[in-house]
Amino acid sequence: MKHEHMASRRDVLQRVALACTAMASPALWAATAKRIPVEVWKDSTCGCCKDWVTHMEDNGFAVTVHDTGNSAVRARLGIPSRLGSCHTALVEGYALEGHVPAADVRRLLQQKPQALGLAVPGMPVGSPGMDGPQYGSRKDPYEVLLITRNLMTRDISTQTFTSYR
Ligand SMILES: [Cu+2]
Repeated sequence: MKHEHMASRRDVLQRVALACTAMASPALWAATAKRIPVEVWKDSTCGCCKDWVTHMEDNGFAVTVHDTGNSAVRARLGIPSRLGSCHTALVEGYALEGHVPAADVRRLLQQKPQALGLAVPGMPVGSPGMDGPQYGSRKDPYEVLLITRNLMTRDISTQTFTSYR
């Protein structure tokens, strides 16, 4: 019994040490931490979608890609097309529309608000995946929106989750 207790304590210490090492380097962090699965629906020809997938993978998400386009999935998830972008994703029951930064996805998963998910409508230059060399260092202001649905009326509303400017 006592021995078991010591072993589990050592496990905990090892895990803490691992977490500390991981925090020092994003790449190491991604390799050691448990990857959060994300499913993405996009067009096979969408380059900026691919770049967003890479951004998510670089930040510790395990991405499964479906090259089926995203309009049907977006509609099924209840996201209005006025909030639409080039790809739609699903993570732990939340919808992600467009070029949502990984940091916002992490905050969403930590805070777990009662919401449909997050959206970055359109394709703002400077957002993750829209920040390649072809855009130079251009960064347009944009907002990450939290999408909520009224349970009674089913009406969709949005509020600013993060403002990038
Ligand atoms: Cu895009």
